[in-house]
Amino acid sequence: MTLWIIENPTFKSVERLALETYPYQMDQGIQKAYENGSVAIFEALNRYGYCSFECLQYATPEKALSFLSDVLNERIFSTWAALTPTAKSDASPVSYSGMFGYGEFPLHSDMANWKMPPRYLVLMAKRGSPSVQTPIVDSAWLVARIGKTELTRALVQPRRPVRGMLPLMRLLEPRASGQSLFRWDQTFIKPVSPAGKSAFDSVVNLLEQAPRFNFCLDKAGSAIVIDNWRMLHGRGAVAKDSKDREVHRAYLGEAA
Ligand SMILES: O=C(O)CCC(=O)C(=O)O
Ligand SMILES: [Fe+2]
Repeated sequence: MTLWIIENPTFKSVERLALETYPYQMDQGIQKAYENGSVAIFEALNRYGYCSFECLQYATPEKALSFLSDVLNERIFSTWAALTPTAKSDASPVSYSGMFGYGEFPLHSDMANWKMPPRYLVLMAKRGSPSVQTPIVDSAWLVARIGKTELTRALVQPRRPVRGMLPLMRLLEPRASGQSLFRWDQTFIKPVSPAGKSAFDSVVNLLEQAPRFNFCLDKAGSAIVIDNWRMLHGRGAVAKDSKDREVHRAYLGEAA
């Protein structure tokens, strides 16, 4: 049986999950743990935009992902891919490593240059590092200061074509069921209208002061699910002793 601990620092509660037996052969205790864990993740994501957890046995990441996919009711867009710190010279010039190398990655949403970025991003440490931070910022803080209208009017475009296209997009886009999508990535999107430029600059200026939650994928099994339509994330600088850090990343939800 694979035991998980779902733990949200802001929640102050710890839920134990038994995943291996789901959905079959559940005794009542396991069923309860599963339900509690599902609720904990769902509520934490709704309230805080992220949920950290720990996979005690990093043996079944596939199960972990299909569990999250069930709980969040989103399909797996892409399964685990390994990320390791890479020197600028060894990486594609149009990737974060190519631009920032072992340095800090700026706050961003993943695939902000796509018309529809995936809803959730999951990071799980295979080899953790206590000295590399994963800062997270809630876009609600920015929206409250800059204004919904200004951000919704702000037209942006990918800096380079994505599948041959340079679509016009908005920093804040209303989506079905009252959900909205906030996209941010200074390195992959650019403003294309006066309103776009003004809102873009406001985000750049305010981001410095935005309250951050600093998570740390510090040991094998440390993991976090992030609402990629709401939260921005980054990566702290990687010191010499952390170059063997290995984080796996997966996405949930449609993306296009
Ligand atoms: O290495 C990490 O912790 C995350 C990196 C990241 O955010 C990215 O490559 O988009
Ligand atoms: Fe990212």
